[in-house]
Amino acid sequence: MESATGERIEANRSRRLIELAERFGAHNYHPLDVVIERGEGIWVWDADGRKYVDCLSAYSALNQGHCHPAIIQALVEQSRHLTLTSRAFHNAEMGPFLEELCDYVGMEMALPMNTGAEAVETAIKTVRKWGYTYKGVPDDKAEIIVCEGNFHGRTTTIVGFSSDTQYQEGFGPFTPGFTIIPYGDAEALRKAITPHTVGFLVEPIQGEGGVMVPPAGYLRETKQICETQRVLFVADEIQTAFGRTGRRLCCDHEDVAPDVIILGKALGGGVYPVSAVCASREILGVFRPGDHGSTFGGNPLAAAVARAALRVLREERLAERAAELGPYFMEQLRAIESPVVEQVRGKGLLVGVVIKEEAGPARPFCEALREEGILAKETHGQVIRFAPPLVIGREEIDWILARVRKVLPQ
Ligand code: IF1
Repeated sequence: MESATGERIEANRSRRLIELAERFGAHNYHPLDVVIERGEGIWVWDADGRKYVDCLSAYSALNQGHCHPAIIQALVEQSRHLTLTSRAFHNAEMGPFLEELCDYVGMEMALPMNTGAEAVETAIKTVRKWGYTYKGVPDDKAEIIVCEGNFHGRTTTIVGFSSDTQYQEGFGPFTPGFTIIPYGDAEALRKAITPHTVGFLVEPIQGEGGVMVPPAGYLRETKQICETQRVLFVADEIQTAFGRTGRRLCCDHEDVAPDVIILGKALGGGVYPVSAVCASREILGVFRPGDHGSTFGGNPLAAAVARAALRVLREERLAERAAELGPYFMEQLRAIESPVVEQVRGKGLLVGVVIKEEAGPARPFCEALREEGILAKETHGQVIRFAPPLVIGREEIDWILARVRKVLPQ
């Protein structure tokens, strides 16, 4: 038998590779027992040659699918002549990339970084400095409001305002200046704002929080509250942008224009870490040379890849595809009427199947799905998250549904 990359497979190659990973890698994850070796579009193959449909998309970093040819081509071509310059010099790719990104999100300026957490940290610095510069907040008194169930990354500042104690245990002390309010409750925001509040940092849908969709109108109402109180509305669209929920940005569902938009994941087309903070010239104008930076932020390879990633989203109409297939997928999942399913929720192709507590955790269902050739991951114990690449077709959705029907008791 040959592996996906043509190597002869020794018996239980996956097992040996898992043992290596467990012996030499810190155990900060509990992955499903599958060793992925090749990916193409929505499909992946493990080290023993088995084929699966990827229903996680690296937590929505693979909206364009695995190894998209146009994105790989951009990566290879750019890597042949220039990959990195640092920001000590200009490079030929960054300006055109940022122009296209600003056009995509409808903003005047962007600050390019690499990972999502770096972009979130950059947004925190941005709104704090905006508050000191334009709102007259006393130095070191800026406050940012966040929501229960948030997930914005893993730095110590960010986990410091998480409501999940596991993300915090053993990592203190934490950064002050953050207030946590219930998610989905606009009135709670109004009550929490003080004269020192500079920003409201919110996910339009909480992915890790269990694919939590807020009540209709929540984004619009909280944006209005922010406007009246001179608080910047900061949308963390790292997981929800780029067509994932069926629109360019998740905020588009409520016609809400955030003051600051944080992007990452699929901006890198699934091949390179690219993130950014996008805002008006006034807001991002608070930065002076030397205030902030990053060795790789805005590098020419990232810029070339991100331009290809944006082009694929547009040319293959991936948001429209998610807008059409997501509702179909959720409707068919609900039609299974499984006694173990409490609800099916989500938007576009960001879908959560909530397993009833009495039916036990979601993990065993994810393991059963793996046996059927579907890779899906549980989140927060009870939710099976389905987020396939947006290049998926209706017939492949039906392929998934046929196997989900076998796994969920009826
Ligand atoms: C892990 C979660 C998802 C994010 C939002 C910022 C970041 C993320 C809305 C930080 C990253 C990833 C991180 C990864 C698993 C995954 C995740 F389960 F952790 F919460 F997607 F839901 N804002 N989410 O979703 O971006 O620094 O990772 O590039 O840490 O286990 P990053």
